[in-house]
Amino acid sequence: MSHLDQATRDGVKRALREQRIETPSWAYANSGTRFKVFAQQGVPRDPYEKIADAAVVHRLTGVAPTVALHIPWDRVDDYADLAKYASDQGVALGAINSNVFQDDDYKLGSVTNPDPRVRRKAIDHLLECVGIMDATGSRDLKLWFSDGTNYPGQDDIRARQDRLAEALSEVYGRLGGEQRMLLEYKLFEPAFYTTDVPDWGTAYAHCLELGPRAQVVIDTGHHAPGTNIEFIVAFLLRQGRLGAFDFNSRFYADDDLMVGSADPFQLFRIMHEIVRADALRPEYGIAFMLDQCHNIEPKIPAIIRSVMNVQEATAKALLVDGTALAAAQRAGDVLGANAVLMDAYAADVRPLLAELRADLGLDPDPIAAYRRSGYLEKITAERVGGQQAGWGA
Ligand code: LRH
Ligand code: MN
Ligand code: MN
Repeated sequence: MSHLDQATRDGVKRALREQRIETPSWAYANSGTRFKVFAQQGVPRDPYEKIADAAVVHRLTGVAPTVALHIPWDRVDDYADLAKYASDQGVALGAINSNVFQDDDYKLGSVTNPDPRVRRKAIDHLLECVGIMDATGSRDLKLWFSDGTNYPGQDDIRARQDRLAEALSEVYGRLGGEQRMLLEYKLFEPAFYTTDVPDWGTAYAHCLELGPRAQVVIDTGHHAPGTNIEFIVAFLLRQGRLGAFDFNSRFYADDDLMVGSADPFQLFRIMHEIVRADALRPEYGIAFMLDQCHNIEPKIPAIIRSVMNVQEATAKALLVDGTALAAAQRAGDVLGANAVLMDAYAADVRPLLAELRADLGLDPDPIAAYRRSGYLEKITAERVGGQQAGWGA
């Protein structure tokens, strides 16, 4: 890194300084698998305490100023009061995640359920979430549907698409001002035969029908093994339909491990497409969110680590020599072009990020700063009987 000239260092630091990463309220709470939830000491007991923890992550990293909510996991009586509390803590409320997957009524689906009564209930929940956005000032409604079928013949695949389109259209019509709808896809699980929004193409087609404020969410854990996610990123960027990321890491399926832990090279390739499109800037409109569960590791430091992993991948992407890359590509220099990318990926950007944090008046090592802060000891003493994230709650 020392070979970098000052102008390059300053340019990279300027871009990193503007980067924004949203953390999920549910990552601060107890979580596990369907086999066991391991309780940790000091975890939040309510949405206010989750926000307090998110504020700690922001204070230590400087780049995580918003926290996403999940309804009903984060249901409160007064959302304006929750937003005010967040602001007092130095953060803001981010995306509102709807939840139409944890109710007995949704056994055969929510918005695609063959029973119109269940569909009405699901749509009403989505509309309630828009109402919450009005109160919190959140821009984004994030929709993920567990809807699908387990057996061939169980339901009519095309009719389910019609029901989905109808529901989305009603909710889209309720959005006001700058509000957006973010549609998330997932290959499979919990449905195993058909899933109603299984891939980016299905999500994209529905967004196109709805209008420009319907955008696709890429959850990095929601693909088949070997899927080229950066291709999806590049395609959606070109179409102006990439609304957000749910970052996490996977080895097998929807593992929800810390982003950048399983395949940091993939994260770099994704961030390279973002940088190449100049889409890192918050004004561009992409929400860079984490969607993770910290089942066995301490939560706040794991979230700090995740934020740092995104920063490291981004810093490497910013170091790609765009001029040299374009020249090699034009010349058909396959090895040369690949070497430009690999050179940037091989750079150790940790000193540059430490320098950035010092510039921002932060400790260059946020995890060490967290350990020294005494926050864990404080919440362990104060909070007894912390909350489960929501899965299986
Ligand atoms: C579904 C998902 C979706 C949910 C979250 C808790 O697997 O990725 O984003 O809202 O997990
Ligand atoms: Mn997700
Ligand atoms: Mn997921």
